[in-house]
Amino acid sequence: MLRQPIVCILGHVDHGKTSLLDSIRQTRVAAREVGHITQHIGASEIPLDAIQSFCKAVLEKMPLKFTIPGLLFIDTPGHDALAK
Ligand SMILES: Nc1nc2c(ncn2[C@@H]2O[C@H](COP(=O)(O)OP(=O)(O)OP(=O)(O)O)[C@@H](O)[C@H]2O)c(=O)[nH]1
Ligand SMILES: [Mg+2]
Repeated sequence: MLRQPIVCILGHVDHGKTSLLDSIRQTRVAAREVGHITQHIGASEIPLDAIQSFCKAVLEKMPLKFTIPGLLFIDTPGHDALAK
């Protein structure tokens, strides 16, 4: 059985990692974070239909057949204070 490929979101502080995931998940996690700073590593399982819906414009031009159940996103903190 195929499992979700894991996508790890890495980047400098305040570069929009959590906002990008909010856009994909249709959530507002970044807005609830103190100072807009992610405090810990988080995981989000996004089902294939949500990915296909988010990527609709691209997939219309490039029809692909998927066999994975979705993607597992790992959000990480970018602040130096959380590096240790
Ligand atoms: N101009 C602009 N601002 C953005 C964009 N994406 C996010 N922001 C803003 O940048 C700030 C930080 O966004 P986050 O998504 O919390 O950034 P982050 O990389 O997750 O930050 P850390 O988790 O603290 O490392 C917020 O005020 C967002 O509104 C973007 O594409 N353009
Ligand atoms: Mg973040």
